[in-house]
Amino acid sequence: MPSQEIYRHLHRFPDDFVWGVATSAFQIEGAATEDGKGPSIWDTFCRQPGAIADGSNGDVACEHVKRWEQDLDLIADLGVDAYRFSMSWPRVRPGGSGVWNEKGMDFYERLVDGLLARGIKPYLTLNHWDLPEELQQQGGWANRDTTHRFVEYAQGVSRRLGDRLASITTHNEPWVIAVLGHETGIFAPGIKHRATAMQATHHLLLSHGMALQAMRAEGHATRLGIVLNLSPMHAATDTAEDLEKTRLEDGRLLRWYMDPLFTGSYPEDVLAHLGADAPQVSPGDMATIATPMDFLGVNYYSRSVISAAGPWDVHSSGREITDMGWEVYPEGLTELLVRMHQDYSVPPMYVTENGGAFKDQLQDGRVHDTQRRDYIARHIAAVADAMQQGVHMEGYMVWSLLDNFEWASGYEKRFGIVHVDYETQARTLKDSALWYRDFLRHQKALRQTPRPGPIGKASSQHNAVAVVSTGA
Ligand code: IFM
Repeated sequence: MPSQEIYRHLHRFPDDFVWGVATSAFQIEGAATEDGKGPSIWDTFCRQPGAIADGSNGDVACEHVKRWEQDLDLIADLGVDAYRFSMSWPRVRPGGSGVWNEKGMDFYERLVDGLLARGIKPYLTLNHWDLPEELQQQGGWANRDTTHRFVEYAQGVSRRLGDRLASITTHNEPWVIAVLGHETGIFAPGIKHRATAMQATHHLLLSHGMALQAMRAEGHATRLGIVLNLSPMHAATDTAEDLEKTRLEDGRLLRWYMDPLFTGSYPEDVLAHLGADAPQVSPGDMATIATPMDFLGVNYYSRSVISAAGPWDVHSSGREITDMGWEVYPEGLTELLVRMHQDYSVPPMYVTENGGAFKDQLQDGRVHDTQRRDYIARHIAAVADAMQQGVHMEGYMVWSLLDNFEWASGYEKRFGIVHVDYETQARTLKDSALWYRDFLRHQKALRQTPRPGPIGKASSQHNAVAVVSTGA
């Protein structure tokens, strides 16, 4: 099937389904020390020898602070409904407490107004990992006081921008902050101590609930939620050992977050496994964590296959593998969303991140990133499959708008649908971006036609929905 035809075989989504692209502050902004910005734990971590694969840092990144208008024009040109971005806490409050930095806040004010002027809904994340370094010096997320600093931050942002934001996410991927940042130590702040990680995770969840309550009290219509990185866990074999390890890993990645957020308790089996490393929980904490939210964001990249014998060989399934070494497994997204819908009383969900790193070649002004284009198309189809099974989905966002700083991998891995030349900062739409733009145009054209009705709505029974095929 010719590549440009792929989108025609995807379903008609509801008219109010939100299509977007996503980024985060540290990964694109640069301007690390400009206009009063304070250091974040990632600024510090990048300076540790060997911490980042290519020895790079976020000092310049995609120069988004300088080029934000051009980037907003790019976003508008794609025809998306929403832009998911994060605010750098140390840019707006350099030490994490004390004085606010007006120049930093002004930047986000201009960004939000610029989005609105272009008809794009701003989806803001408060914490996409770049905690102010000064708070880390006081214990960071392992220190309960940080929850109060986070509430002050959330409240300040909500007061200033809440009237214009479509949505505020408290934390992006608390599992990554806790486990990769505090247990394996491969991410900032680089701590390797499981009990500290589990205390950090509790404080992240607690601060989420506290911030929701504080922001709700501000009275804006902004929709509030959290974003989790989730994967279905599959046992490599059906031996008792593999099945048991799979249950535990599922407990640590998914149930450790979903249970407290939606049932108000940590999973018993994981608590028993953690023993003395389980977090200190004060009376009332669990009820606070379970504060109802308006949406849940799910970041999905791949499934996990668990083997008690050690790391599973990702090549053994024979499937395509991305440049991150992650298996391409779109049906895992359907499986995950259906499970969330069946096991928990979830609010409407978004796929807040989905995309792939592939080795791109910029040639004659084009990047023929067929693999990324197919990856995105197949995952959009997987979302449609979940919706057809009754899951309430409100949106889908591609990770990422731009090639950017991929944390411990530095700039070696490219996730963007827009290529960034880091020498010149030139932006070039890759074929995946051109495809996404076409796909969105096609979806919008379908809105003008009465039939077939969209999936996931009552009218879907009248649908003559095409079998999903990506031509991959
Ligand atoms: O780049 C990250 C993003 O910051 C958080 N979710 C996963 C992405 C790809 O690794």
